[in-house]
This record gives sequence, structure tokens and C-alpha cells, in this order.
Amino acid sequence: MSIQDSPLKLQFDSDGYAIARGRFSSDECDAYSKYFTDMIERGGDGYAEIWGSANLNDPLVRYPRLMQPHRSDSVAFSFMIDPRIADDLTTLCETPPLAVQTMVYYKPAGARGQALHQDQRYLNVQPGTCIAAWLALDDCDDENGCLTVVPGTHNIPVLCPIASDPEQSWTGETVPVPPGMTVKPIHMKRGDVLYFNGQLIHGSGKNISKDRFRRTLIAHYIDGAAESVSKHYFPVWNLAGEIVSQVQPGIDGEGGPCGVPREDEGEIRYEIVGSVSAALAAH
Ligand SMILES: O=C(O)CCC(=O)C(=O)O
Repeated sequence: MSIQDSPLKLQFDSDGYAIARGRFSSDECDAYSKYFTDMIERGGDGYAEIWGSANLNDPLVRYPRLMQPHRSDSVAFSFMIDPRIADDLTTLCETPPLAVQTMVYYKPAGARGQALHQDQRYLNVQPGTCIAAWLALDDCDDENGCLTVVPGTHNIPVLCPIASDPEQSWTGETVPVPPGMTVKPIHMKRGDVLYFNGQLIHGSGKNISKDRFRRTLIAHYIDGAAESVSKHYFPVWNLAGEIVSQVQPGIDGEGGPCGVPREDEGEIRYEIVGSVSAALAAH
């Protein structure tokens, strides 16, 4: 079977995402869960995202996400360049991508989710886009706030953000679901990896379970032929774990253009109407 016929690539090209089932073992998920849960419970080793005005009843105050642990933590770094992920990415992308980010989300019981968004809005990769590898460390479903995606939105531009519902999302912005498209929950078993295109609209709901975590280890990559990425994502590594210098620091995502869907004779077209920062200022 050629790479072009791989089921993972066929689904990725048609829907903007693809699930690689059982890529990591239960033992590996246990080890990652323990390692990163211990890390956040002792304060996050300098990687925990700082929350400005904390509502102390919010479970995310105790379990904020970790940002960029790979920059000095060897476990996160090894995950980012794991050969299984590198192989999948090489199947999915024309040119082997470059690695720029790791994150850990904990989402304990009662925690809000992250409203619908597109990762390219933050990374602003030029030319091209980014791709995520999202490893489920716990089984994920509607109850504990699995990831949700809007299939087919990988072919649209970055949309202008609007205000999110603060009861449901810890981020203040979201993007509208384009007309005729629907939000789909992605149920996963621990050890499954979800790959998704940086333009794909995705997010997650609240964890309404009594006592379940929904932990995930995430890495973000950019097109191998990209010339720039937002200045916040340096250094840039190749999948052999070496720092590369061909990518330049670009403007961050807020400075990039954004569009809105318009219906035109039964077809949806996307009109670029301004910048993300102007849209944010308007709400
Ligand atoms: O896991 C989540 O709740 C959101 C993660 C996400 O949006 C991302 O990885 O880009």
C-alpha cells in the first residue's frame, strides 16, 4: 500500500483529522499520567500556565495546563519526537514537519473546556499551517469533555473570533461553526492519538463527570517548508531532535488576517474582513 492509500492519510485529507488507535500502550499512558500529574501537583516545575484573576473554586486553578515543557523536560521532549508520531506525521504531510510546542491538559472533574478555535490563529505558520498530535492519557467521551471537531474545516481560512460562553470555556474567544457544518465529538481510548490540521475548528466541552480526569499530552508541528511561525514558538526542532534555523520568527497570530463565512448563491465563501486583533477588540 502506498502512503497515499493509507487509511490515516485518506481520513486526514478528507476530514482534516485522523485517529491512530492504540499508538501508545496502557503502561506508557500510566507512566505519562503519573509523571505529569506529579509535576502539576508540585507546582508545575515552571511550565504551569499562570492564571491572572483566579476563581479559587475553578478546578483549573489547581490543574492549569503545562506549556512548552519539552524546552527542558526530557520526557516531554521524547514524546514530541517519538518515532511512532514521526512516522505518522511523515505519512500525513508531504514534507516531514518541524516541532514547536508541547502542552499537557488535565481537565479534572468540573473543569471547563476550551471553546472552538483553530490552532493556526495562534501559530500563524507562513506559508502552510500546523498539525497537532493529541495523545489521550484517559479514555475521553462526552462526560469528561472529549475533543470535538468540525470535519471539513481544514480547508477554510482562520475565522474572526467572537466571544465564548464563560460558563463552558476557560478561553474568552471562539469561532462560529460555518453554515452547514456540524460539531462532532471524538471518543477516544487512552493510547489513541488524534492528528488534526491547524485550520480545523476544534475545542472541548466541560468535564461533567464526578471524578474523572481527562488528561492529554499534545505536541504541535508546522509544515516542513514553512518560512515563519509566530515568535512565541522558538526554538524549532526537526523530528530527529535537532534545532533548525531555516524558520524565521513571524508576527503572532493576533496580527494575522481573519475571515467570515458568506452565503453566495447557495455556496459558502470566506471573505477576509480584517485582523484577529481587530475582531478581538470588537468583543
Ligand atoms: O484538549 C483540549 O481541551 C483542547 C486542546 C486543543 O485545543 C489543542 O490541542 O489545540
